[in-house]
Amino acid sequence: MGAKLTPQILTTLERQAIEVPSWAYGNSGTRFKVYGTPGTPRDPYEKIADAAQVNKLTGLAPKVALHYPWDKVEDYTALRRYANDLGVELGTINSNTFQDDDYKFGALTHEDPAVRRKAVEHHFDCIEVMNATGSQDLKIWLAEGSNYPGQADLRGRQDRLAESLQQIYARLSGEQRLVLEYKFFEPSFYHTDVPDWGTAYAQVAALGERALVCLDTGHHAPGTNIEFIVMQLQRLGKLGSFDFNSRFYADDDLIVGAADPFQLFRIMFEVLRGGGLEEDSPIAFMLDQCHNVEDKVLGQIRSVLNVQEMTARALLVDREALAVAQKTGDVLGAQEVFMDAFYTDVRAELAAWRESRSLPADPMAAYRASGYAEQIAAERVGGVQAGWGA
Ligand code: PSV
Ligand code: MN
Repeated sequence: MGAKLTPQILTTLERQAIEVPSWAYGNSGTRFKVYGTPGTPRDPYEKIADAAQVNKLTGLAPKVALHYPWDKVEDYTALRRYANDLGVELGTINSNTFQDDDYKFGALTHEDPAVRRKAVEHHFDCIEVMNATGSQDLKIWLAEGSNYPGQADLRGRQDRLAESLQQIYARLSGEQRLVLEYKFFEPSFYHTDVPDWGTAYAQVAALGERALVCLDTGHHAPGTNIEFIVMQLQRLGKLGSFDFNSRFYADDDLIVGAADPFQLFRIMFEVLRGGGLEEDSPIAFMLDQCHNVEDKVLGQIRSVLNVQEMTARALLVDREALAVAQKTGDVLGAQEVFMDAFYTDVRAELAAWRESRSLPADPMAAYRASGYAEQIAAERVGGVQAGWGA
């Protein structure tokens, strides 16, 4: 068998860039326990240093997303310079209106205009940070909703959300974008103010061109056909970004492609078909994960490699043969074309390709052999380890 990854496929793969989240490097856990780990970063600088390892060994992760105010520093220009010196850029700024007592009954949707104002101003602060970091995207995920039927005025909250988002959107510069992330439940259990892609779409469509939807793969009910949503948002020109992760039960934030590699393949196939990896594509790819029990840097390396592997397989789908089968009603023929690509193991070819680009053939092994984990465990003693929420 000859090479499966044609030069054309490799050109597309070369463009692939997956932003990593700063919070993946901090400690995390469940509501039962957060485990400390030797070497865990104690500040945003150390998180960026770890993220830079992922890019150095894979060539796939040139940006680091920040969470504000978890990643608050005195001088964002200095943080940006530090990141650049390590070969990465600062990416999406994630706002946070879910950790303040004032927000118990909502932030951008709150009944009280003073609370809404505070939440809007928090986003203005995020935009200031973006101006210093050079970030393109302001990502808004809202923990807003209610727990009991009758508790909240559903329509009123939707109207107030629209008004708050309008104020935030108006503050963005011409290059900056607002991406609104939906999630079907949690922390609220009865209703969530932005529960689905349709609501996110309706809200961003009312704002303007630079307002788009963020699709977090973990934020859907079990069995949801996510690739259909990918197709629809791309078709509408409103798919702004992905938060990749995988789930078994809820918003598990596990390693992307770990729970269901076939789902990741199907998603990447739709992304490609919609032009999502072409040069002018507006779609930003990000991980949104936590590594509660596994090594964090290795967890991130595994994640970006999983995305690359499933993208390579999706690129192998014989689109012409698929189109013929679809047009002629050849159900099983179409399925064969699709599954042939999914079942093709591309790992050896990707390893050889990496080597040809002066990257390690096996980034996981290279990280284990590098001594970096031992070095940070020895150096980062004392201080407070960063974690989800810090
Ligand atoms: C909470 O569900 C969440 O995981 C959202 O997906 C956000 O993207 C992330 O936190 C960071 O705020
Ligand atoms: Mn997310």
